[in-house]
Amino acid sequence: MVYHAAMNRRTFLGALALSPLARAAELPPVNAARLRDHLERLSVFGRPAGGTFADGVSRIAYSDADIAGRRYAMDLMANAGLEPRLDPAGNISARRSGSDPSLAPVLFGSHIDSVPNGGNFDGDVGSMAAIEVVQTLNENHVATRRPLEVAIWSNEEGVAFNNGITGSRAAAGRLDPGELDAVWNGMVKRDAIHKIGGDPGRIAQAARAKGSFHCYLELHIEQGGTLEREGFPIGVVEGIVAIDRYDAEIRGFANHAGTTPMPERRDALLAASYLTVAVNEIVRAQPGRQVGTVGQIAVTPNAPNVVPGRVLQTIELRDLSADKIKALAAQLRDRAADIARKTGTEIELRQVAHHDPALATPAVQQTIEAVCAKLGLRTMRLPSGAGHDAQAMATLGPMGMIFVPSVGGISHSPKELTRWEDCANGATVLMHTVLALAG
Ligand code: HGY
Ligand code: MN
Ligand code: MN
Repeated sequence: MVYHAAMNRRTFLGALALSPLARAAELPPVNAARLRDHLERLSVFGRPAGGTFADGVSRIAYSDADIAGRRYAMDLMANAGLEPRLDPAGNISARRSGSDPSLAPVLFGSHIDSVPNGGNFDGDVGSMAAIEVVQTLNENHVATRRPLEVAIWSNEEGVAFNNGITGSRAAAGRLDPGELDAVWNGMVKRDAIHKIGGDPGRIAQAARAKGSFHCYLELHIEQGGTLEREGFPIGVVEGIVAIDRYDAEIRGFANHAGTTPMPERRDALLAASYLTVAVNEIVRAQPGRQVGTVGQIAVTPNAPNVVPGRVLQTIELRDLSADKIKALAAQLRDRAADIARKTGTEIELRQVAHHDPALATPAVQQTIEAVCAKLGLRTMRLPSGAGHDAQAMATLGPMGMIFVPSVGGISHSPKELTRWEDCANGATVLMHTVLALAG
């Protein structure tokens, strides 16, 4: 039974009542100790030299650490009786057979690449939990009607090439024109994809058809502080923000820091500083949850006694409304023109990424809530200020996300922490939601 928007909610939910959902209490929870062990072992790949788990991880997509982490994840999949394969975008996926192979699978997973000096839970919890779900179903000899498919998407963070959810966008057929020719850190994107085992020449074949899965589910840490503050163990995601990313290039004139009079300077870093303040002022000037960040900056020649001649910085805007961030960007362009005039520099804003917002599918949200009710776990609905592979998958079919609390709301930091009990709860909710949807 494939969920169609036209299908009324009662039909879709009614079928669930006869499904394994009703047997939720019988199946034991996932093996929490094994899930923790897998997360701890995964954390080694990209850990700072001489560090510990608490020092977080730098497992940037396409790096050697990423390759080693992917290898480990594929070994875990094999231990769970799966046969992992790579698609041309370097996404890892593996299927568990269902009793009716003609049915579209329930697809679930996440990512394991990280930001620099990131945490050991972002993406990792959903990826390791997906494998743990399969292992627990195997150990309890649970068959499903639909096949199950586990996915670990490549380059979700988009630190590499400043454009995220790369693998899942390739699966959604939504790579940007010329994206594979992008250059970052001296690497061309197509070569980076090749390095992790992808086949950029056949990238179009990574695209999946609409309806090629019954539903996509992703367990993820909240990366914000709402669940912890409000005291809920499980979050049911309402929607995922739109994300626009820009490269800002500011061209001034490098000159001697001692002999160049202040009025004659064309100081690229001064202009970049004004632009950074402008991002903050424009985003905060109106009510709402929009956010804007300048997260990366490179100064040339970056010497203490040279007036900076060139700056490259990133600008990122996010909100549930794509129109709102488009309007913010228009204001930013106006401000950039003023700053350029005032500082005698040239400022070029190049949009390098646009990710549409994605709303979760109501029937899937209700399924997650029904599962949590059976398991005695309270839930609350909330938006995601973080981007996720689920927003790419939502362009192909029904989508739902399960959040677990982030301690202190901290993420993208070695201080990122989700309690082991919450990781296990999230994985058990994922398992029963998969069962409820797989029949
Ligand atoms: O940047 C994000 O929102 C996500 O953590 N990749
Ligand atoms: Mn993530
Ligand atoms: Mn992240």
